[in-house]
Amino acid sequence: MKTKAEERTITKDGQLLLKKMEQDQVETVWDRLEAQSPQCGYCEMGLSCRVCAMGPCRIDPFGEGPQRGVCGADADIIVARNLGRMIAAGAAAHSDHGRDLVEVLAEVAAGKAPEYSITDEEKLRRIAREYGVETEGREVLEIAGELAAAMQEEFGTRKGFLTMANRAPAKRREIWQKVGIAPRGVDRETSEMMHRTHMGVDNGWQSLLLHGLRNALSDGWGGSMIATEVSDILFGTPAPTPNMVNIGVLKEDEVNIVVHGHNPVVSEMIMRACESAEMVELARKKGAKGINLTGLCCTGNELLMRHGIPMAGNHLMTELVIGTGAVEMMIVDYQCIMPSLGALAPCYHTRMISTSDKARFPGMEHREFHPDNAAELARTLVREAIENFDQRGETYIPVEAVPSVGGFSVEAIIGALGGTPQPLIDAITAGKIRGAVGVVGCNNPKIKHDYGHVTLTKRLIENDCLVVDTGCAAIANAKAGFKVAEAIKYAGPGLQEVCGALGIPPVLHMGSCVDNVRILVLAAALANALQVDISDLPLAGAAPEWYSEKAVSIGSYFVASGVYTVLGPMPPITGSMNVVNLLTSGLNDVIGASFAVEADPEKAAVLIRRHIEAKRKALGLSALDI
Ligand code: BF8
Ligand code: SF4
Repeated sequence: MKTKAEERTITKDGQLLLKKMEQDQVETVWDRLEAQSPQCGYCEMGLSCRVCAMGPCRIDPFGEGPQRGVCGADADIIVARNLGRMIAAGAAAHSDHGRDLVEVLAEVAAGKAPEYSITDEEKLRRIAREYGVETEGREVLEIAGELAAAMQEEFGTRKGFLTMANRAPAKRREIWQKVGIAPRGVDRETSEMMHRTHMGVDNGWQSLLLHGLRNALSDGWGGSMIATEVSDILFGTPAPTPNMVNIGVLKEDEVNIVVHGHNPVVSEMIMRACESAEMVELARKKGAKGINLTGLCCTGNELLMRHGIPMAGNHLMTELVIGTGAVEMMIVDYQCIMPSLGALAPCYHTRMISTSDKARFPGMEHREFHPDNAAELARTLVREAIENFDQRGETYIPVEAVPSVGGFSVEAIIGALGGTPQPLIDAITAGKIRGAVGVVGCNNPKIKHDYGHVTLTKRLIENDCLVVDTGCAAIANAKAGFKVAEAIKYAGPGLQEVCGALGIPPVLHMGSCVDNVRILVLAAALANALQVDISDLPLAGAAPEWYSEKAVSIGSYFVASGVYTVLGPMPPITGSMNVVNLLTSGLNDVIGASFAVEADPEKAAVLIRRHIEAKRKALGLSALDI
């Protein structure tokens, strides 16, 4: 028997669309999860291994069957190796995204991507100086070319350590050096993880896990950080901008185009094409009132942060959006795009377009984007979407969109604080704000959609913890109405006073998943201002509904950077109590932070608040007993 829509998601738009799609007899991710249940217990515990052809092997968790794989690997080795490979895949995804942006930067510099340009010249110069590139009296494109080359070098191994890791407080960098996990090349750490986890290489579960942290750091302070900074240079550094969210952003009387994926290199060009007078005129000729561009997932976050483009939904809404029957075209790039979408779209009239040379999907038309053809191809696709408008059947857009504000880059937050982090530090010191928490990550159909994010965030802000969020968590919180100035009514008295005075919401949208690095940069700025380590600060991270390998890498670089991080869904590690214990407590002695796993967001809120108060106490600040 199917679970009810109300048990699958807390969102009104999700529930109504789920019911409609059931009537339409179209399956969704929730149906497929039920069809897959019960899922493999060995895999859930991380106890299966298919690294080599002597296997696949599995370890019997009850101690009755085999305790070693064919090669002799035990549960600890197999669990640690599997987790290591998850981190490597996540770090690779972020870093490859970062590399794509650096390539565009290089092509802009070389004059080969005429439709892209340097939007934030000040940031270009600032980052160039960080990389040791001379900026005085030089042309912008010359600087851009040299910066791109310096960044490209960081993907390999020619430098000692990653440049932007120097943004971390001195104490943190000392810990990394001491433990031997300071990140070297971006690709080097991922490649080394694949090497170590080959049969017969690293069979120390502790050394595997420590390299996992180094691999994650190469993402957080490397690949993802490069992705975010170069995106800002090319497309602008976000500043607070109002926007609308949920499925109600789709319009009955306009051509609806949805962008889904992660890379702004594609979505920015689609946006420009949608805004062109020629296209708007064409849409009118076709009987539409205009062209309505909306986003899904992280490329949606990129557009929302920089331009206030409306957001149709997060990961679990991506199928349901098509079920409205109102989408003329969905254009995807890569990551978190369910391969089900291509088969689903023909049930409606939606045209599905894949754009990346490295991401193909069954049932989608492949129209490949490259920096030199992007603007032209974007116009062609928008034209084709307009032509699809008259193929529309009945539509179902059952809710009104909710207002929200996004665009809180570190620069914008510091700007709102008057140019220095000091007012935030003062508010934390005075106890008006107890601490700050990054609520990040995905949706996962194993957790009621958005329930984890929204419940945790609500509890935190009502207890005077400032929340910053990214990715699908940020979309969940926006839909819940936490991101307008009036949302201070949900906050405790101290947070209400501070946010009220600054005119900001109690939950700050910091961007997409690569933008989790903005949280690292903010944490580092606070720690540096206080001359302490990040692990000394009353901060925490949470991924209440995570599903992806990228989220494993993010959680790991948060922890390795000194941020206590609470995961909702249990990672596949319970087959090894050694691994569980190291990650959830032993790491405290090694790097001053650890993971916790708590599926119930009410309990996760208590864990986080307790941690924040303990950190306050250690800093000599007022502390509550929780
Ligand atoms: O990078 S939060 S479901 S969309 S992985 Fe994916 Fe998770 Fe959403 Fe963005 Ni991030
Ligand atoms: Fe089995 Fe060892 Fe091969 Fe893994 S590496 S599949 S445990 S033989």
